[in-house]
Amino acid sequence: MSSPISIRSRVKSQALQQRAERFFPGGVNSPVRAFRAVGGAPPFIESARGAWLTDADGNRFIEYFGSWGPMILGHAFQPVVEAIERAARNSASFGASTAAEADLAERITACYPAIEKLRFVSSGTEATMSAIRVARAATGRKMIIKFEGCYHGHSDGLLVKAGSGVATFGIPGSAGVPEEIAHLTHALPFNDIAAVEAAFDAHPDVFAAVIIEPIVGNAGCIPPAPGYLSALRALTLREGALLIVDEVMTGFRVALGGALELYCLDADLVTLGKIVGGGLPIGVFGGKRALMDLLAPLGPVYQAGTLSGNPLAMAAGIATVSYLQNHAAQVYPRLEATAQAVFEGVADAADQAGVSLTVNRVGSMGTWFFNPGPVTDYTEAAQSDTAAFGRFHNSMLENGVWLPPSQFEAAFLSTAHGEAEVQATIAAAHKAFQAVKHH
Ligand code: HOZ
Repeated sequence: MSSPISIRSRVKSQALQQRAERFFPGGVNSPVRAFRAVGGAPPFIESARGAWLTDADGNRFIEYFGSWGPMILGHAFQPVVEAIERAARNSASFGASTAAEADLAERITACYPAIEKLRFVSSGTEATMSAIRVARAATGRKMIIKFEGCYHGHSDGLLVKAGSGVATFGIPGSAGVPEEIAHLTHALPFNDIAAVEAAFDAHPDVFAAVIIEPIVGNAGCIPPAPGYLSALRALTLREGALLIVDEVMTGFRVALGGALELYCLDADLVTLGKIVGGGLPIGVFGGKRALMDLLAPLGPVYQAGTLSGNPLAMAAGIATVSYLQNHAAQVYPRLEATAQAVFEGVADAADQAGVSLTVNRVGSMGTWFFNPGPVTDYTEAAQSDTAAFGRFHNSMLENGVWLPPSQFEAAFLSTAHGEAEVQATIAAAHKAFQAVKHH
């Protein structure tokens, strides 16, 4: 079976990268995009439809990062495009209220019983940062617990032992974050409930909140062990700390009601992003009414934003979320079946080539770890053979398949991925594993 396309040339992308390096650090506006972890110059995208990207040189790729999660319905999905066009005709921003904000909020709260009230912001970073501020105000405590390899955006206190680019580039903790702030964050291993219990015992009454990616997406994909999340919920309730479940990646992806629905979990505060904006910049933090009513103008916690509730983001979000609500019975089983086929197909190709892989997957997000496994926390993820992953990534790209350019990022599928894309991906993987092996 042949792979979808052979890449002709990257000349234009290379020139565009060189030009971009004059203006942007590393030539990029977000570090992982620079491909430093896998080598080679990143293709520059011109357009995308469904599961396919077209670069500046006219090469076409089947892609598995979906703008890092939002594009669950595929690129340029017609109802989303039309909703954005309609909204744009009425102006791109007002800095004042519109009915669309409550329309989207109504849909979100219908899918997330834990969210009684919410605020729209412009990114996941703002959402988690604001949720923590609310938690500190509500509890009168300063410290937070986060988990190694979890990434909750780039606010100061959340870069401690973080995943995503921080893990990709092996940055121990960001320069520029004052020690006094980093010390307010206590990082613990994921999937280890005894470690959380020990932290609460050692430091009683100091933790305002525990923040967690319920399924880690930013150290590669790491699912929670059975019972782990409910034990965490019970501990936070017992200790008077709030549970902040960061569903920026998992929200509306692993189920209509995200990981909270999948694992029958409750939370004090929840953060969302990505899918709820249909690909436009958005973040959400929300939760129990009494907590959210601490926000100005009702309460003393300040938080604001000119582009919060932006009408184009609301329009794209409503189009995406309403489609998911109306077609959930088809969308989620389809995503599960396609993801299972591609993750297992690639794993079989690795087996046949004698390459040792561990596949972690929850629904349409997952990771092929170059690691005999198991991978249950960041320490285990970090033992992966990142050089072999880099060779695999490059070879897949040469054969027309664009994976996330880091071992420590999850891959995402969309409803636009179908049998043809799956078969072409598996064919490319057979070639790529030979490249890994014969290095
Ligand atoms: N940190 C993002 C994924 N976990 C990458 C964002 C981007 O480069 O667009």
